[in-house]
Amino acid sequence: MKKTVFMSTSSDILHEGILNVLAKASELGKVVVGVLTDEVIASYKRVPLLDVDARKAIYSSLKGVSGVVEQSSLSYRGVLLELKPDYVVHGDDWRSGAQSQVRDEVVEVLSQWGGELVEVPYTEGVSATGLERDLKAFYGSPDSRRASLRKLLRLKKPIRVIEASNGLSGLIVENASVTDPETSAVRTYDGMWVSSLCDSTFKGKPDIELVDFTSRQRTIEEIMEVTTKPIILDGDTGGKTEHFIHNVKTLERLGVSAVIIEDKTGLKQNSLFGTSVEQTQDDPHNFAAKIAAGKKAQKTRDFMIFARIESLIAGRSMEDALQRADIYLEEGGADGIMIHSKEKDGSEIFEFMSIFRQKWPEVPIILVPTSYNQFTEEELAEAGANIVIHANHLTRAAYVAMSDVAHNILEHHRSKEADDMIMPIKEALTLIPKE
Ligand code: SPV
Ligand code: MG
Repeated sequence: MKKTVFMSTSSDILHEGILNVLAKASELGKVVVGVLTDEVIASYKRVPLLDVDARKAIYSSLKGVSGVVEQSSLSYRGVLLELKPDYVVHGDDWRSGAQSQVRDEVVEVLSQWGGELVEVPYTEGVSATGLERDLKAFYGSPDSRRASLRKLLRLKKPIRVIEASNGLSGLIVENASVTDPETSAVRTYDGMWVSSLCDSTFKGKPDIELVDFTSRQRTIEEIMEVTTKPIILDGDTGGKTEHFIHNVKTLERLGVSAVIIEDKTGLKQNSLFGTSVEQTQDDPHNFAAKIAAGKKAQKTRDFMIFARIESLIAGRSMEDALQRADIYLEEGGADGIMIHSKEKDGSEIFEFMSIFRQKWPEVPIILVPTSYNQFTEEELAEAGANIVIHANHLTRAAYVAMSDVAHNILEHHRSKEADDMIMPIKEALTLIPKE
C-alpha cells in the first residue's frame, strides 16, 4: 500500500520552496497537505491574502497532492493523530527558532506509530528574492492595509493594538514579537493607534486638537512609509462635520482602516482629566449626524468609523452611555463603539459591555485600558471587547528614557556614565537598514 505523507503550509503564494517540499513528499507516497486556517495565520502572522477555501482549492489541484485538510492550530498534533502518516516532510529551516518546538512535537507524535520526519534543504533565496519584498509592498499598500482591520475583526478577538507616533515607534510595533516558551505561540501586535495625546506630546503641545489634521496626516504617512499593519486614528471630536467628511476621504485614500471620534464639543481636553477640567459632551443626535455624514462620505466598504462615548468620563450615568451607543449605531451607522473610562477598577466598563452585548452581540467594542490595566487582553475580550488599544505606552516609555539620560549627562559632565542606559552607537547606525 502506498505510504501516507503529510506536509503543512501557511503560504498563499506557491513559491519554489513549497514546490520542493512537495516534490520530495510525492516521491515518498500519497501526499496530504495541511492548510492552516485563517484564524491560525492571523493569530501569529497577519490576515492571509487568500482565505482558507481558496488556499485549499489551490493546493488540492496540485499534481501529486491527493488531499487537503484544514489545520486549526500551529501544532501538528491533532492532524497527525487523525491521519497517522508514515512521513511528515518539511524544510530543514525549522530546526532552530520559533518553530523548533513544533518540530520536536512532530517527531514525538510520529514516534508513536513509527512515522518519520523527512527534512528537505531549505530553498535558499526564496525570502531573499523579491517575494518577501513584494508581499510587504502589497500589505503596506493603502487598499490592503485599509481592508485588513475589518478582516481581522472577523478572525481574531481581541485585536491587539498599540500606539505608534512616528516612523521609529511604527517600526517597533511592526516588528515586536514574543514567543511563548511553553506553547511556542508567537504574539505580535495587530495594528497601530495614532493617538492625539502622543502625536501632540511628541510635538511638545497639549492634547487639545491644536495639532491640526494636516500635521496628523504627516504623522500617519511617516508611519505608513515603514510599516504594513492597520492603523486606527484617534480623530478627536472629528471637528466640524463639513471638515470631517473631507478628512474621512483623505484617511481612506491614505489606507487608514478606522477613525474613532469622541462625542465632545468645544475645547477638547484629554479624557483622563475626567471632570477636573471642563468638558462638554455633544448632543447625541448631533454627534450621530456627524457619524452618518462621515459614513455617507466614505468611498470604500472597508473604512470604519467608531463612535467614542465619553459619558463615563464626563460623570454621566451608565444609562446615558448606553442610550448614546444605541443612537450612534441606529442613527449614525457607526461601525463600532469605544467606551472610555478613567476608573481604576474597570467595573463600569464591564457593566457597560455586559448590558450592551445583550442588545448588540456583534458590534465591535473598542477599549483603551490605560487606567484599568490590571486586566489582560484576554480577560477584556472574554467580557466583550474586540479591540484593545494600549494608547500611549511607547511615548511614555520614550519620555522616561530620554529624560533619564539627559539628567545623567548633566550630572556627570560627560556621557560615559550613560553608556549602559542607551543603545550602542554601532547598533544605532544599523538599526534602520538601508534596504
Ligand atoms: C489618546 O490616546 O489620545 C486618547 C486616549 O484619546 S486617552 O488619552 O485615554 O483619552
Ligand atoms: Mg486622544
